[in-house]
Parts: sequence; structure tokens; C-alpha cells
Amino acid sequence: MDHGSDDRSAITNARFARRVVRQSPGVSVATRINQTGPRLKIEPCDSCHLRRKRLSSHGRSGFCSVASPLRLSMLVRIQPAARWSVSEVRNLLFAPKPEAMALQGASENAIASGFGSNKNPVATYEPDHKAWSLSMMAKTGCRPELACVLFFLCLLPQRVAAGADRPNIVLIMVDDMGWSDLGCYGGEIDTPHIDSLARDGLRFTRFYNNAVCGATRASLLTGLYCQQTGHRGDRWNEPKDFSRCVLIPELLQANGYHTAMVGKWQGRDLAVKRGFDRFFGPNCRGKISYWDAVVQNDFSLDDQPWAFPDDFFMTDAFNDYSVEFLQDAVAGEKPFFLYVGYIAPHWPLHAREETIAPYRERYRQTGWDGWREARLARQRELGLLPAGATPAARGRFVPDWSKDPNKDWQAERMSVYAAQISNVDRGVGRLLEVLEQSGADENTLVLFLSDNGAAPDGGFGPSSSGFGFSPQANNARWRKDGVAIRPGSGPDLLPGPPDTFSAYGLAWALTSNTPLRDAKQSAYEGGIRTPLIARWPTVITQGGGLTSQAGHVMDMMATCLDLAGVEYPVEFQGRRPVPMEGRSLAPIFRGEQRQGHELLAWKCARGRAIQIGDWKLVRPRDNQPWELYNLETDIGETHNLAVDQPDRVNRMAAKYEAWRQRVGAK
Ligand SMILES: [Ca+2]
Repeated sequence: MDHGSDDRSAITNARFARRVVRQSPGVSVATRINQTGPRLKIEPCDSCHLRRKRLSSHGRSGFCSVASPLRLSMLVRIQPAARWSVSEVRNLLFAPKPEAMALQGASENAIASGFGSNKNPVATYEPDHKAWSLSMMAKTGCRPELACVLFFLCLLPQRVAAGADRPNIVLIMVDDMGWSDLGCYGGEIDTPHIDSLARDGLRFTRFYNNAVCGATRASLLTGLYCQQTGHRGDRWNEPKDFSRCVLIPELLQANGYHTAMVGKWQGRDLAVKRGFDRFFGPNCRGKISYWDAVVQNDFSLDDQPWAFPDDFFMTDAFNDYSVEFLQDAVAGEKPFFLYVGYIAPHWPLHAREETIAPYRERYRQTGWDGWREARLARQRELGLLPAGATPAARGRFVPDWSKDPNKDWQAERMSVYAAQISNVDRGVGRLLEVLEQSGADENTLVLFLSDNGAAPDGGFGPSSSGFGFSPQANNARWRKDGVAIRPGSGPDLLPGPPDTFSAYGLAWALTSNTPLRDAKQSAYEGGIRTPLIARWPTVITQGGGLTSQAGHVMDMMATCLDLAGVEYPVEFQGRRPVPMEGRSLAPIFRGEQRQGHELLAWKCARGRAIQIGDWKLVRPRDNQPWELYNLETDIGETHNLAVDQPDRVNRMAAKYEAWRQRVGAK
């Protein structure tokens, strides 16, 4: 590759930005520049041209470190096809920091300089070349590559930020849903709209949460391990004051996004005090009902208490407000971020009869054993379970379906659970309809995931008590209307209606999590692995794909900031947030191999774990030894290799300990 040849030697801005990302852990840069707007090319500087050096002499940063240790320059070429005028580009390049910059003249020959007192980058538009020449003096003692990276970091995010076409983001998270409940992950539950996201988008097969509601939400919203936010990691609903961190909506709101949330909120402040322009949902501090107002779950609409209508059903209300907020958002001028935090299919098993009915025969005829086998077969067909990969062993204590004496009741439990997911699916369908009708769908990233694996609660057989309700208890204290809950569940007390409170139990939960081991709150994969579907027609152009690149809910912050062209702040509204841990998923959306996390680690309610590549070290309880698995061949964590590979165990255990101390995990 010769520097003298414009096209062959130039590197695109997006490639450069990706290099920056690779070299600057924790820093995210918008890299969609090659998708829309003017296309920029960074070309070798004059010195390089003179010396006819090869591009590789620019080192890893792509900048010249040969010509001079202090003077750096580059040519930014605006493609002739660009639809923005030169002055618009100049404004995009330099508008972000007007106070630090002197713009001299307004013509196309303008020279812009400034960007702080210690560096003096100069940008000159060269009409003959239809290009901006950028040069700067690096600060003495500063690595020139680094200086240039910093310089361009000033430019890139705001360039995109000022554009009119930053993507909208719709982030949908369900609660306690298993890995394979969705049709597109091998399940038998009817989820046509969610499946359509997969058909048009990308499914992740190794994406992780924190095994429980509160811990996952803490990571999701902040880009940090939950312990770094002050959350212990093992409590579903520990209050989060977020004083050590900053939230996605806060940063997007401060950078020109319209932000809205519907659903489960667990913060100390109202959501509208933490970055959301609009909010509907409960501040969830206790067990909830889908049918009624209950204690410890006050609902708000924005900053006002919300009065329950007579025909309230929670998932329907979430669907209605999501649609309303989305309709407002697509009608507005700003790009938007909509976060829908469904509580379904979390227990209690509440659903409308017409939603349950279609499932009854399905689960009466085939139980947890049969559906587990069917899911495994479907997963092999879909490529979700690679040939040779071992699924989890069948739960040791799980009763044999064929011998279960209460099949109709068992089937009813799973039918209500399935109905809850169907209800979410209908809401997703309505949201997609709004996006499509408004034309916003092309440049809207829709993400769908679950906050933890399927929940094991509910027992294997009928009961007369549970979840704090029992024949001896005062069961009328929970609902605000004072109607008592009938405690327990069984053939004579089927789940679903407003005066019941039950869950579907471990047997069904393990089928929901097929082919993974264990369930919610566990550090085995059944606790921490979630489906993640990403649909973004502008960027993910080949639908139906799968990626096995690993990611974590804390990557959502980096992803949102990357796409919005926003830098993670050192200081925000008086807070100095812990540096971001997450990494942008955008390269994966583009079909690239991203530089992933060196490791991922967990301290869950039940167990702790660390993953490095395909290797996973997991300790199911603190008084039990480490177990070692290779997830590539053993997705079900069936064959413990710890005894065979003591060195690997020791190395990974040491890394776990270093991680634990670094993030402050117990
Ligand atoms: Ca949950």
C-alpha cells in the first residue's frame, strides 16, 4: 500500500474510530460515520507523502510518528457525494467547543483553531482538494499517537451528535424469562413479533445478565458491574442510590435524546429525576400483582401518582403506555431512547383467561420432559445448540412428567406463564407497528433481553401456602382494596385469577432454560445467560443471524453512548462516576469481531463465576470447590474439568479474586 495513492492508502474514518476504540478501553466512539453523513477519510500527512512511507509506519493509531514526534497532521477528505455543505461540516467539526476555538472567517477557506490551550490543532479547508487538512502540535512529552487520538475523540462524537440521524434505541427487557422460551430460541410459546426481531436482526447466544432483577438493572443502566454501583449482587431489590454512577437516560437526555421509560423501576428517586423525560410504572419494592394495586408498588405517571383504572392489567398498561410514549417520540424532532422494563413473566402467575386458553392442551399433552426434548431438537435445527455441545443434565429432583398425578394443574401453571410472555409479544408487535408506520423503524435499534434466567420458585406439587400467604396469615394486607389472597396453589386453586399467588416451579423453569443448567440467582448459565435480539435494519442488513461473541448487560451503556456519539463523562452533575466497564456492541451489529471483555465475572446469590474465553470457573456455593467447564463444547456445564486442569483453575481463581477486590464484591 503506497501513501501516494489516495484511495488505496486512505483509511476510512470508521476504521480509524474502531482502532481508537481498540486502543482506548473504556472509551467509546461513534463509528457509524460511514453509514450516513459525509464520508471522511484520514490520509497520511505531508511528511509521509514526502518520505513515501507505507501506512503501517503510522503505527497502531494510523498516525504518523515518523515525520516528527511533535507535529501531527492529516488530511480529512470529504467525499464529493456528501450531502452536507462545507460550512455544515465545519460546524459539525468545531461547534462542540466554541469557547475553546477561534473560527477565522466564514468562507470555505476558513481556518479553525483552538481546542484547548495545550494543543493547537488547525483545520484548513482546501477547496481544490475538497478536503480539510488538520494538523496539531502535540504537547511536549505526550505520545503523538495519543495526542492525535485525543484530538479526534474531540471531533468524532460531536460530529455524529450534531447529525440528524443518530439512531433511536428501544430497549425491551423482560423479567425472569428462560433462555429458550422464545420461538426464535427454540421454544414452543407463541412469540411471532419477538421472533420477527430475530428474523430481521441478530441473536446473541452468549449474552449475560446478573442472575437477579436489581443487580441486572444496576449494571444495565450504568455500564458497571453491579457491585461498583453499590449493589451487592445477591438481592433482587436492594435500593440503588446511583450516587457513584450515571445512567444511560441521564447521558442521552443531556445529549439531545428524548428519553422515556415504561415498567419496573427500582431506584430511590423517581425515574423522571434520573434522566427520563417520561415514565410510567411502579417503583417496585415488594411482590407485585398484575391485576391490582398492592403495597410497596406505587405507580407513577411521570412525577405524579397514578390512579388504577377498574380494568387494570399490568402488562396491558405497560403495552399501552409504551405505544403512547413511542408515538410521541416518533412525532418529535429528537432521536429517542425508550426503555420498556416488563415485569412479565415474573411470578405471580396472573393472566387473562383468553390468553391462557390457547396453551392448555399444548401443556396437558406434553409436559416439561417432552417440551425440553422438543426444544433441544429445535435448537439443534436453528444452530443454537452446535453439534457435539452437551445440554445440561435433567434436573435430579425433577419428577417424571409421565407419573405426575396433577397434570392439568401443572399444565395450567405453564400455560399462565406462556400467556404472560404472549402478552409481552403483543406489546412488542404494537411497538413495531408504530415504528413501521412512522418510518422510524429503519434507523431504530430494537433490543430484547431478559434480566435473569427462569425462576425456580413454586414447588413441584400442590401447596396450601407460599410467598408469604398461608392459612394462618392475614392475606388481606397486600392488596390495597383489602381483598384476601387465597393461599397456595393446586388442582382446586388454579393460577391466573386476581386472588391467587403462585409460580410454575423448578421443573418448568429448567425446561424454560433448556439447554442450560440451573435457574435464576445461580452462577450457572441458567441463572446468568439471556437471549438478546438486536434489530436495526440500517446496520444489521442480514437478518436471521447468530453471534457467539460474549457480551454483558453492562455493555448497553457503552453501546448507547457509542451510537449516540456521547462520551462517558468524568464528571456529571456533581458526580464523578466510576469509569465505565462495558464495551460497545456496535461492532457486532456491523458483523465484525469486536475486542470483547478480557473476562466476565459474577458474585450471585447462589455462587460465583468467572469466564475467560470459552472457559468458565464456577463455584455453586461458597463452601463448595471451583468447577471448570468449557462452554464451547459443554454449554450445559456437565463435565467438570477442575481435577484435570488444576493450573487453569488456579490461574482463573486468582483472576476472580483480583476482580472481586477491584469491584468490591463480597
Ligand atoms: Ca428478574
